[in-house]
Amino acid sequence: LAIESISTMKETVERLAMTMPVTDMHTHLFSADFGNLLLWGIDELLIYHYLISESFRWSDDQESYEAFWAMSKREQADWIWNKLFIEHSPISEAANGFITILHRLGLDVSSRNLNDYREALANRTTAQQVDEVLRISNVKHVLMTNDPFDPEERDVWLNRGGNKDSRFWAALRVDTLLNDWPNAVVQLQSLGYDAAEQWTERTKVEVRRFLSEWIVRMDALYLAVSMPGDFVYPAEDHRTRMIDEAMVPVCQEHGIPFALMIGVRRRVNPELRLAGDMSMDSDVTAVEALCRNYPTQKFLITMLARSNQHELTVLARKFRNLMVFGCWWFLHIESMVEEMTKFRLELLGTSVIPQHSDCRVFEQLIYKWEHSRRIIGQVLASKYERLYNSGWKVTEEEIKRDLDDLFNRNFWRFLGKEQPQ
Ligand code: RAT
Ligand code: ZN
Repeated sequence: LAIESISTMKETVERLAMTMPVTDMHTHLFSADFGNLLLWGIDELLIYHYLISESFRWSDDQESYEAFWAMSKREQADWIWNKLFIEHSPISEAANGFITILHRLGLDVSSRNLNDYREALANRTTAQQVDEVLRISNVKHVLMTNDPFDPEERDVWLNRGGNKDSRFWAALRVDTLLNDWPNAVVQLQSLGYDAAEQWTERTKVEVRRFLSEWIVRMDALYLAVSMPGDFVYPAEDHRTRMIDEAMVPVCQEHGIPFALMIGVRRRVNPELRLAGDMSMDSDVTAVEALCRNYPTQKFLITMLARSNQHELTVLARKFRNLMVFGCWWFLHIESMVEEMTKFRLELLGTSVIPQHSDCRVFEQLIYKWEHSRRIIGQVLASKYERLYNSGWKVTEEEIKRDLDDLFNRNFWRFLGKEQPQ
């Protein structure tokens, strides 16, 4: 039944956008099977690296970086809380996000009493909190970031049964192989693969064996890497050989996409550690060449520089094996999500994955999705409104279909998989 008024249409879009279950196709979260790798709770939320770099803006030479890193987590959290929430207002996306989380968890935001918040969560088990957060955020499927070179994580996969929670899915992360090859060789050797720094036939075979074995072990849905902005493809270099001769062949063999997140400049301020990374312009022609060279290989692509977004979106019009996803990291802010979602829908219709969360701490699912759902819903409603004014009225079923494509089905369809129940 067509919706007969603009206000009902808007209300329907908003309701569905805010409540529809979503697939979060890139996070740094884990299921409870991974023990301490799963971060959650008040202190972890406050020491999120986005908030660390924001807090340092309010410090000076009197407060050294080392002194911060020497503190306990709880002390760090107190320090950040004071700087970003007490001495100043929590205006930034990440600071505002913390408040959204408190609010949705039913805590008294107006009390501004950090210890009360800590206490309120103190008696929860990890499993309870996972259930509660997935319920509040309506996130149905969570993609993890899985690195076999991390000893703690590897132990879970090899000796503790891996992931047993059907709401969580693996993605095999391959940054070390592409971006730090000498270190990767050492790691491969220690895991029993006969790899050498020189790119020999034997090394290729062994890298492919490593990738295949881990894809199978994890049931990885895709291969993933984050690349610096100066990534060039094709080139006479290690990355091109690794992609052409190991990674793409293995992805093809297993029928999985290759996700590239392009445009990071790591550690521009090493003192900030994980919080010290920056964005940089990238060359979209690298993605173009990949898509053209491998028409049957699927590529999930996101870029970090605002300046690359339009060109990348145009490129997706040219290649059906290219799926643009998410507003990544520094773009995951209200204004950028709105701008990017608008021109993506204008150029691609609903054939895009508008958002992923990139959460590192479990409760962040609550704010990242709530903030994004609202904007995506508003942008979609404005497009229906234009159609409405020309006499094209959508039905509730059509709105559901379109949102489901954006939030779930585009991802699962791109994988060539049925969306799991
Ligand atoms: O968004 C982030 O938390 C970044 O630190 C990165 O992890 C980035 O998302 C990545 O996956 O490399
Ligand atoms: Zn990430």
